[in-house]
Amino acid sequence: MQLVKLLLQGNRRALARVITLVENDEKEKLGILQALYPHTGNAYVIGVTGAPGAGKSSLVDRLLAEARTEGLSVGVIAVDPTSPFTGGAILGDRIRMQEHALDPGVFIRSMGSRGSLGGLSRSTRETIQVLDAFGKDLVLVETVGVGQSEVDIVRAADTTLVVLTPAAGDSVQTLKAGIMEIADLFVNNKADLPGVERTFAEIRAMLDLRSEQPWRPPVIKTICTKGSGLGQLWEAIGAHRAHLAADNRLHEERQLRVRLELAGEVEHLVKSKIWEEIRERVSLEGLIQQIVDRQRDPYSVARELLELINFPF
Ligand SMILES: Nc1nc2c(ncn2[C@@H]2O[C@H](COP(=O)(O)OP(=O)(O)OP(=O)(O)O)[C@@H](O)[C@H]2O)c(=O)[nH]1
Ligand SMILES: [Mg+2]
Repeated sequence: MQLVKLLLQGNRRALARVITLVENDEKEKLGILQALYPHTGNAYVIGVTGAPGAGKSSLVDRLLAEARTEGLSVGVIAVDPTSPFTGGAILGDRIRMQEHALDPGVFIRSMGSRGSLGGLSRSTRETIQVLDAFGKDLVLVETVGVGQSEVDIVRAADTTLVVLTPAAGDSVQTLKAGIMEIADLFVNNKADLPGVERTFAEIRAMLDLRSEQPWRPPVIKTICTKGSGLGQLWEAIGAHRAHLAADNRLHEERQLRVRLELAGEVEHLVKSKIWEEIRERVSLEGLIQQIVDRQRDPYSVARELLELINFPF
């Protein structure tokens, strides 16, 4: 496969094309991902999540700069589930990260929800693997922390940063429980704004309520617009990475991730196959209308559909 060969040689255009194939779920995708898989497992993945406007892109931009200072090559994925555009035109991000975009050690990609038939979290995970195989040392993934698919995306990260700000409606209580649990580090951004001490205290109080865990997420104040607190944050990320590396934790985490990935792949295959078979035999529209009209019920119809395709259960 010429495209895979080019990508592994470090060809950026091949990289961009492969990511587009992955995002659009093209039929070549499977073969490409299979060929790339042996070359993955080297990139360190940092997930950045938080409410809209919390400063995630500004943070990613700053982290990129820290990573580049250390000579690390970096891939950035900005996931925008609300964006109707493919290959996502998040204009603000584009403008801010333009400086980095010219840097050959940096590859930036935005992903919208269109075209990702297998779901956004699936195509994001696959894109992480592509960037990993390409040879990126670090992959930064920005997601808006609102839904389950974002939580799933963040699960693909080695270190997860949750960004909170003093802004109204962005308090600890309003965050989804799942997101609080996956945070390895809390970034208390916009520390130049009033109310930052309260947010800081709220996060710490929430952490105090938790049972003792091997890693207590640090809370770091940052002002991304000025770059303050970034050195401290970078160090804290390094400390978390060292924590994972100790006692075989990273290995265990990655085993768990592969277990989830494998289960996800099996479920995906089963699901798509079942629907394909069902759609070949019946049109759902009539049945749906009958259920809406209360002539039928969803419970028996679901079972009937599976009997129709001889599904063993
Ligand atoms: N005052 C202040 N403003 C900040 C800080 N960090 C980011 N901002 C501003 O907050 C706004 C949103 O920043 P972004 O980095 O785009 O936030 P985001 O979380 O990526 O936003 P979405 O991707 O739209 O969810 C911008 O106007 C930034 O300039 C900060 O530390 N202090
Ligand atoms: Mg953003």
